[in-house]
Amino acid sequence: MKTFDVIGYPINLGCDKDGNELTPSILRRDGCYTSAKHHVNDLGDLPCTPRAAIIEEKFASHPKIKYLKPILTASRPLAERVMHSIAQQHIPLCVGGDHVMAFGSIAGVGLTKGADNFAVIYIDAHGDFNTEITSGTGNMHGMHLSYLMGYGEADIANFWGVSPLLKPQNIYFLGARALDPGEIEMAAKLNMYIRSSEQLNASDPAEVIVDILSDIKRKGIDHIHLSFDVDVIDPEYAPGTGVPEKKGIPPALAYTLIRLCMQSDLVKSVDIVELNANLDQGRITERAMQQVLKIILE
Ligand SMILES: [Mn+2]
Repeated sequence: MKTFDVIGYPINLGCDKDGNELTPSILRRDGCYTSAKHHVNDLGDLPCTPRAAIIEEKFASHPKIKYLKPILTASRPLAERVMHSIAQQHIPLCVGGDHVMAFGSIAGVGLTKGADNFAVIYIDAHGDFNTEITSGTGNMHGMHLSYLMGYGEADIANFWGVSPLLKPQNIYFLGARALDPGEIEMAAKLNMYIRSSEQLNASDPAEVIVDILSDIKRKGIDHIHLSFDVDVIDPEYAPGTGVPEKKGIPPALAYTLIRLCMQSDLVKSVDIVELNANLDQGRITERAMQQVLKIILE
């Protein structure tokens, strides 16, 4: 029996779009945080300033990163809550919000474990390792992994007092299909593990996950942080997300990947992000997220 701590994090500052902030309460209302098999503590939502309240602050704290200071401010209590959950041997289940949430959640894992002692399985259409130099949008939800890895502007990379908090060789990207030129360059330079949606659609998911898990175990790592962005799913089945990308994976494949990860018993912290109810159609993306939570908690 596992104990999950649900940490709602209704942030929408990383994507500069409204809608993600609704997700924690929607999923709570849908009854997603119940499990027949595991303990689930719903710790409620952490405070996140809504974008609509501070639009005039967009570039006030950084010329190239929107809402940088409010994002940094909001990330600290999340990291602390994640650290607290892990210290109690609970599994923090962080519910965004947009993916900038991971700047705090992964930092919490890194500060607890140390960069060499955990892996991230990052299921997402995007790479999220732009920097303030390579980002085309200034949206921080596409940059946080760079800072966690110690790249980009030093002040941000050093925000947590320890850098790097995450090793590029310990991240496994699944479903990426929209890397920006700066990310492609960095991925090649750092020899990062990336399996695109096209590659996944042509592979046996069990083989993919077995290979990743054996690599992780070979490194002596016993903590996997699973970070799931619903935009990995093809927009035909999951339109309710801020930055949809064509040629994704079908929902069933996303569920299988998550189930295989969870069955390893190495997943000890989780993000689920980027459901935007304002952009959803017939609540189909919401239902996909319900299914994802069901699999995580089964
Ligand atoms: Mn994404």
